[in-house]
Amino acid sequence: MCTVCGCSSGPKIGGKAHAHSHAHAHDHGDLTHARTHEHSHSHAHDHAHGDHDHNHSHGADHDHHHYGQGAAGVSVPGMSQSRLIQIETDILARNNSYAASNRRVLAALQAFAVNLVSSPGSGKTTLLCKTIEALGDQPLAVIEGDQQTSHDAERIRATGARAVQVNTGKGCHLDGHMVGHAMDDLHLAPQSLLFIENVGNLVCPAAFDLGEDAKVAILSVTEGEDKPLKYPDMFTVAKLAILNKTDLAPHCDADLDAYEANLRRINPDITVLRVSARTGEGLAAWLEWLRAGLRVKARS
Ligand SMILES: Nc1nc2c(ncn2[C@@H]2O[C@H](COP(=O)(O)OP(=O)(O)OP(=O)(O)O)[C@@H](O)[C@H]2O)c(=O)[nH]1
Ligand SMILES: [Mg+2]
Repeated sequence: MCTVCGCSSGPKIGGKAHAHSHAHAHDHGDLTHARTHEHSHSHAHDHAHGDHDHNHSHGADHDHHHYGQGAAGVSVPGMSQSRLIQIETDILARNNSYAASNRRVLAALQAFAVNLVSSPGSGKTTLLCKTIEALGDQPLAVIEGDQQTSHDAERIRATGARAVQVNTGKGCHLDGHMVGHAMDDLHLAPQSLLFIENVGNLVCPAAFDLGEDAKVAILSVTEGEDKPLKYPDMFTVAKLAILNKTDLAPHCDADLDAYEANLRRINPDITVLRVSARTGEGLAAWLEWLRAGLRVKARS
């Protein structure tokens, strides 16, 4: 479950214990086997109906315009705000311990890991393929997160790079545990770049630390200048925003300065790079940003 949005295999209402389980298949590419890791977390649910925030009736005496405005920042029918906070705290605490362990592994290797987050189709995989080609013999590997298919891992492998596909099924984000398993499979070389392409989703991946050094938000110029304002969490946690598909800007009246201004309203410290993964415009600055990250890890 993702309590950030209450989506996926959300909590069962009505006093039953619920099991949270996610299965993720790792596609090992040229290895001949595929393995499935399955684990389940159980959270006891002593859910009393008196625990509800309000007696629910669809009469005109209450309004629903304040979903997500409570202390938990999310509304799930039948669950109190305090219960939601407790569940989310448990999930994130568990995630954070996996993320911390990933971070220790990356630090020991002096590897620099970026978590690419965006809405579907902003150009993450296209940018990665171009980046890998441009980086030449730099040691690197890729973890690809998608609900289904191994299309993106296959696109990455076509460049010659190593990639592990993680399918999240109904899950809407990668978590620290999934990434830890994928890192085990990848056997990263020292001073590698690790690219983690998250599930295309501008909301939930913001909440999950994977142990990465930086979240990089990709925003394509066709998505609308207001997106940083409408989906602020992602742009708040990102260190870098890539404004991609600049080649399309003249065709869709995109105002690149307005995109940047809105990004900075949400996150004054964010670095913004204008890039076209299609034409290669702006790619050099992105490559330099990655190399600078590697240099910092090598010194630490
Ligand atoms: N014109 C233009 N098209 C681009 C650019 N970058 C990506 N695309 C196109 O955008 C579409 C989506 O690109 P992907 O790289 O698959 O996007 P993604 O973010 O990896 O998508 P998901 O993994 O499904 O979330 C493809 O048709 C790409 O060719 C760009 O800079 N300019
Ligand atoms: Mg992709």
